[in-house]
Amino acid sequence: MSDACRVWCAFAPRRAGSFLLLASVVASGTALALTGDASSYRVMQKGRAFAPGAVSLRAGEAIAIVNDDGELVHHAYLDNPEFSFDIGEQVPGSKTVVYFPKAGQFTVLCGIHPKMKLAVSVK
Ligand SMILES: [Cu+2]
Repeated sequence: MSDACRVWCAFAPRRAGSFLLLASVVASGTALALTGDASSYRVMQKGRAFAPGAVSLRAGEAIAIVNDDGELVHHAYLDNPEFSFDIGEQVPGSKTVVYFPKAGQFTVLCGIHPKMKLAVSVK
């Protein structure tokens, strides 16, 4: 075994490993993005309103709640005996994904803008 080969053999596995790690990160990142777009309903918050104002989905599905409202902060929450969540203050440009695990009729509200209402029908 020459010196050159020993150096190559010592470094090759590590290089191969880091390449594989990088490749898997890229692959899973793509997969996550595709899954998110395919399974999530997207609800915008714009002009102090949810758009659309009503969404129907099946239990276990998710909604991506996006703040696309210029400079305004929103604060979506759901307070229901069956199921509740509070995503906190959401700055413009941010997105939060919320899963609805149970069937029912729910109304998502904004803690900052009382007129904002999102009707969610989960079957
Ligand atoms: Cu709001």
